[in-house]
Amino acid sequence: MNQIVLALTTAIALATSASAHSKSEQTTPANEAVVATVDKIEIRFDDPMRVTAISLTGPDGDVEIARETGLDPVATFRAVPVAAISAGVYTVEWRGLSADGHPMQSSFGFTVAN
Ligand SMILES: [Cu+2]
Repeated sequence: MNQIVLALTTAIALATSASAHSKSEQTTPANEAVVATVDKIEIRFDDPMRVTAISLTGPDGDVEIARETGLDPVATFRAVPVAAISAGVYTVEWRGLSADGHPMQSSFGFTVAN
C-alpha cells in the first residue's frame, strides 16, 4: 500500500514539473534599469511563450512598437520602438500563452534618462 502511494506521489510530482508555466527570465532593458536609449525590447523565457499582446506606455501614453517575432512561441520575444523614445518612465505589459497552455501576463519597467 505504501509503495502505491509513493508511486502515485512521484507520478504527480513529475506531471507537475513537466507542465510548469513558461516564465519570463530576463528582459532588455532590464526591469528598473536606467538607460540612455531604447533600440529594442526583449523578453527571454525559460520555455517558449506565445506573446499575444504587448504594450509600451510612457510619460506621453502609448508608444508604438513593431514586433520582430511573430505569434509563434519563442524563447526570445523581440520588438522595436517605431520612433525615438523620449526621456521618462516606461512600462512594458505583455500577455501570452505558456508552453503548458496557461495564459500568462507580466510587466516590467525602465527609465530613459538623457
Ligand atoms: Cu501552467
